[in-house]
Amino acid sequence: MKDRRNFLKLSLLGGAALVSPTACTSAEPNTEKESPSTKQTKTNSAIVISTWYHGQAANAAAWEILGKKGSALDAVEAGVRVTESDPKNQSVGLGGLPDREGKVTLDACIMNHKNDCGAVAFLQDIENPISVARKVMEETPHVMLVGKGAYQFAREKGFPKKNLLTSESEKAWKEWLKTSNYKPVINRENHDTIGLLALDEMGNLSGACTTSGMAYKLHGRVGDSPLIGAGLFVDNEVGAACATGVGEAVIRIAGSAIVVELMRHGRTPMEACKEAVDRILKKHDNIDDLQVGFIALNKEGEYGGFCIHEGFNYALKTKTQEEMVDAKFYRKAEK
Ligand code: SD4
Repeated sequence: MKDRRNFLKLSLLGGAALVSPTACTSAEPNTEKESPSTKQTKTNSAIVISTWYHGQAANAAAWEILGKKGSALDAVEAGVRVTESDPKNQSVGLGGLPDREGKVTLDACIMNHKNDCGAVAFLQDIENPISVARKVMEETPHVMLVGKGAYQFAREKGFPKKNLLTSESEKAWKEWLKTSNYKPVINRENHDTIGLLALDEMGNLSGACTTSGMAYKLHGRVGDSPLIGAGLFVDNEVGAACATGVGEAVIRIAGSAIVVELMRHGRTPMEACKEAVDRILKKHDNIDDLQVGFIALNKEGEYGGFCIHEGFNYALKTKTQEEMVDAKFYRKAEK
């Protein structure tokens, strides 16, 4: 992830004019990076896509299952667990950057091809919130548990208690305390949720999304990632979508549900993601510090992504392909 550090200096490219509604709708997305390979053909073959570079390791774990004709649901859970358990990743699970009180609080959700879903939010001291979310989905009549209740449930289900604050993240937090300036930085480690979407050989879709949320957030803050319809949405008749970036902006437009609805109405995954980004642009006067990215996968195995600021990418894996794809973007970065 280091290679994303400090590489973004945003070009104003006309500044405010670009964020007017007219400019948004007429802005031509960058197209040279996503090749025609974004159109997989309908071959009943499995595919997995996931956000950011850490998606590569997650996809590999998901593929262990998908490649053996396993279910998309098992694949998405196994995939994001890898990221959650990676202490070097400071935006998800173990090692996540804490809130301003020094607490690592985690949000996650999972959804399958039957519209079953489960979520946990503001969960502490449990390494793999995605697996707790799956248990909420499968073993309770509810969709979401939060805070102490989620923790109690996890412990009852046998999840061990674990201190998730690594010394590196504690050090970063103590450094942050010197200024206590809450300012999400675009495309940096303080907001790099993993969202992972999979289509299995049976033609079923599932998705998972998990994060430690925005670094140094207010204690108790929950973003889009555990919210079904915001951070993640799956409709097996149509497709699946997930989001990364500033969760407040995603929640305001019910982002992932909107992307899926747009696909239902005929948009390609990339077009649907772009239109969702357009909606966000219309609701914000200033996007200088606002990054949001969506990725989407439809029933035919077509995929795409779109973000506000250049620099968001996602990992793709199929039987024959394994690559990072630079998402199309609204505003170009100054290199
Ligand atoms: C949140 N959406 O908590 C998450 C953070 C994130 O890339 O996705 N960062 O708002």
